[in-house]
Amino acid sequence: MSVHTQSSEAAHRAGFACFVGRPNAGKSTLTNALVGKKVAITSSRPQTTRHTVRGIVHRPDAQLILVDTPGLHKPRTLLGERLNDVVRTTWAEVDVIGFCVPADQKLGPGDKFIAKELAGIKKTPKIAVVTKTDLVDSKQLAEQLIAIDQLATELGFEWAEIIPVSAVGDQQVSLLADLIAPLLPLSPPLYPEGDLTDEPEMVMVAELIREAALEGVRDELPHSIAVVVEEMLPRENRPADKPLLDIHANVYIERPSQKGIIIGPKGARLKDVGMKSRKQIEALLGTPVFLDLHVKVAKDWQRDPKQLRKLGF
Ligand SMILES: Nc1nc2c(ncn2[C@@H]2O[C@H](COP(=O)(O)OP(=O)(O)OP(=O)(O)O)[C@@H](O)[C@H]2O)c(=O)[nH]1
Ligand SMILES: [Mg+2]
Repeated sequence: MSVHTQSSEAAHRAGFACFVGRPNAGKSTLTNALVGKKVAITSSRPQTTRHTVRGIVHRPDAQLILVDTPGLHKPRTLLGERLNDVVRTTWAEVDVIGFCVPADQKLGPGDKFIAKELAGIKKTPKIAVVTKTDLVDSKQLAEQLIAIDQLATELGFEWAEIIPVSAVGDQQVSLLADLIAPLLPLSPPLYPEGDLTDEPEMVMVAELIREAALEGVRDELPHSIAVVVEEMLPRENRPADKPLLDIHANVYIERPSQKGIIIGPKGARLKDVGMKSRKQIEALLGTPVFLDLHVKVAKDWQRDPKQLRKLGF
């Protein structure tokens, strides 16, 4: 018995794997599916993720720390440049890189650009992950698998694995974890059992509000939204069995003209955002919440270093 315990401990692996890819490739959805809990917000709008989010997968043989990164893209703002820097720093630090490409879109210049950069990172094993397989038929999927294989060949490297997954359809998600695990270094767990992320609560709360605010807005507006939680305080003088957490948050936009869209007619949209995100926040924190949302203008914050700092970038 003791021998068995020792050998399995000796074989335990732990380390970092990051998901990179174009905006909207499905990185955050995949991270959540692997962790089994929402640690990163997702949306149908590109450039949803704005900082690295760690999701932790605990297995008997390995602990996978997944680092979800912002989608790499051609930057048009200072924020875009910062986000790309974050991605490049991350992939230089991890043990495994998962390059995500959606099955339903032909490989484009954006994918090729990223793959080219990955080719330069010689020592790190790279897995090609073809995401959203539920959206295509088997022929289209086969073509994508071949295209991604050829892309590496053209660039003079080889994928450690090529795997099709569907996070939404729960296809091959656990197989991906099986493939990543042996590529991690031998190590005891790096995070305590039960920890699924190291995101601070205030950041997660702000992200859930932003996720709700992103829903249904279009064009440039999704990029213009930032959320900062100013305060989270238990309401005083509440009976012990009826706690209430007061959360004050600011929703920032870039121009006064955007205010009306976010707030909606008679405040309906903002109210909806508040209601939707409050439910998620209550589920996350396990306590009833009073959510106080304010909309503020931070003029051209995506381009303004001072404003970026204020908003945590
Ligand atoms: N049908 C289908 N849709 C998916 C799947 N995975 C992700 N999506 C959708 O694709 C969109 C983008 O997903 P995200 O996970 O936010 O993509 P991302 O790569 O993290 O995007 P950025 O953070 O902007 O870089 C969302 O609308 C998801 O619901 C999948 O397996 N199947
Ligand atoms: Mg994301």
